[in-house]
Amino acid sequence: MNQVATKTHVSSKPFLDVLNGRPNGNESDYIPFWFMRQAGRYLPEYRKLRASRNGFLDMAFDPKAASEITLQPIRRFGMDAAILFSDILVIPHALSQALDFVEGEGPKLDPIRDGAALSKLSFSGLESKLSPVYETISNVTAQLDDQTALIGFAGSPWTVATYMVEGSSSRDFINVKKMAYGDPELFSKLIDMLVEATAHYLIKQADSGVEALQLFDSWAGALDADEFKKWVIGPTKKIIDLVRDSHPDIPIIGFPKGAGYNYMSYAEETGVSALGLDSQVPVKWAARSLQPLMPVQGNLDPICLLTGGDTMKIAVEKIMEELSGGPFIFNLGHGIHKDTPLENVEALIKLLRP
Ligand code: 1CP
Repeated sequence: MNQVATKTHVSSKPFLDVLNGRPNGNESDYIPFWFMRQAGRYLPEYRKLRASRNGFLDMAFDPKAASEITLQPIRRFGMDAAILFSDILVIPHALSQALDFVEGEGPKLDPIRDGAALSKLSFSGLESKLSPVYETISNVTAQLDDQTALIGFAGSPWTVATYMVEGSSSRDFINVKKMAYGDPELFSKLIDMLVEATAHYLIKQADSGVEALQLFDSWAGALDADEFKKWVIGPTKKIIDLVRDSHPDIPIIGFPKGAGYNYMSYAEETGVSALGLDSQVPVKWAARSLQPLMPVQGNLDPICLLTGGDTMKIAVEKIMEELSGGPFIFNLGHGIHKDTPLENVEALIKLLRP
């Protein structure tokens, strides 16, 4: 397959250069890009592989399949970074909460609603359940070219806890908020467990060869400012401090989706090295108030990519105009939609690499 984009004019890994505050090689106008959920169902080669397997977890825990899927979008599109193919819910699974991905319905877990259910979680299987992920990282690292970086990731405790308590995706987060507001002591126990498991998992990913980390806090927008401080900023900071104890220089991108004005305190207080912006963040505000603090990444609405044409072109130009003057990585504001036409992805890359 042809690589659409070429990186031959830059000296190292442009994605890491931006995160590390270095100018992008010789060309300050080289904007690195990757797309959240770039490995997945919009790709025919992914759908083909998935059809021959017993579901999502079977692929995610098979180092050969997971490496192949991680590399599929890179071979087709030449992004500046690959992201490990796994999921944020491998942590509850590794803590022995029953997890299933039901086709068309999303994740299903045995919900944790009280102390008795919480006490069944256990660290004893963590290492053996997660070890295939570390093998995937070694495989991918051996196959990537010297200008493409590998990103490891995990979910942030708040977002992972929403799935653990609700038992599935949620719109209103009633059960998890009821626990967080009504029994903060019990909820803290769950969050503390997630902090410990997640920090361990990220450290092992870095030991295995990932060069940057992203923390996905997809449901950070469900909390008001005080609760955001308690359940998003506090636990995120703890994880980052623990990771930095053993990997002081690894860049960590935080993605507190939907955080709105709380992006500011998140940037100032968690210790992240860069911010993933969702599509609702006004780029003018981001350029003025967030980008001076640290590199930013984002934030094309995935539905603009799905729509394509002039809608997409205008949206991309606006983002570039506002953010390309400072440290910037082009991305979407959330994961790529499964019905996105491949031609639109190709057209987007042509806009980024004319
Ligand atoms: O083929 C399939 O049916 C599985 C679909 C799928 C895929 C491709 C799931 C189930 N997870 C993934 C991979 C995945 N998930 C990756 C690696 C691939 C890549 O990015 O290229 C990553 C980083 C994630 C992260 C993830 N999983 C998040 C955070 C980002 C986000 O989208 O907000 C969340 C919330 C999940 C949970 C999850 N996993 C899968 C589903 C269907 C869901 C539920 C999403 C929801 O509640 O809306």
